[in-house]
Amino acid sequence: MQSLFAASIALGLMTIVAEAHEFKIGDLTIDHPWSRQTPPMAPVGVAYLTIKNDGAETDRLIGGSAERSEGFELHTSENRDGVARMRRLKDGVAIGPGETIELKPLGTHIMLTGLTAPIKAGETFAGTLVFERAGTLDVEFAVQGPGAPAPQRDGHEEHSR
Ligand SMILES: [Cu+2]
Repeated sequence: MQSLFAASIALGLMTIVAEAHEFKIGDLTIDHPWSRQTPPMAPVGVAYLTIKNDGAETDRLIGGSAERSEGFELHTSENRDGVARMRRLKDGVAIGPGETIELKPLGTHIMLTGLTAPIKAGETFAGTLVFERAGTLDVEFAVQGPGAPAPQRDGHEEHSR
């Protein structure tokens, strides 16, 4: 009985740790960096996260790296005449003082180009995020299943060539 109780506590703690999954550097808090399972042979993957800026100055996510890819690009999705298109953010992603920016499907996202291995649900992979002011931060991306919301397949294929 006691060991069952202990086990349930341990499971509870693990859940909390998984949910927390956050990283801090300077005034920035990065919550839940995640990626999505890719089909075999996919040339690109995507990654998302939330950035909160508790500082008094604007910072910018300007780049990074991932264990699974040669390239790391910041993109935004635009819907023009019902067609989703991707655009590279050359100046990065600004996070103003007190602001929280969410990179998410159908919005601003990280594009992992030149995948060196398929990304599989349930695993994690290491990466870095580079901020203009705060510097370089090591993070772990948690990989989720291939489910909804679906990536903008046409847009990604278009700019992955
Ligand atoms: Cu993209």
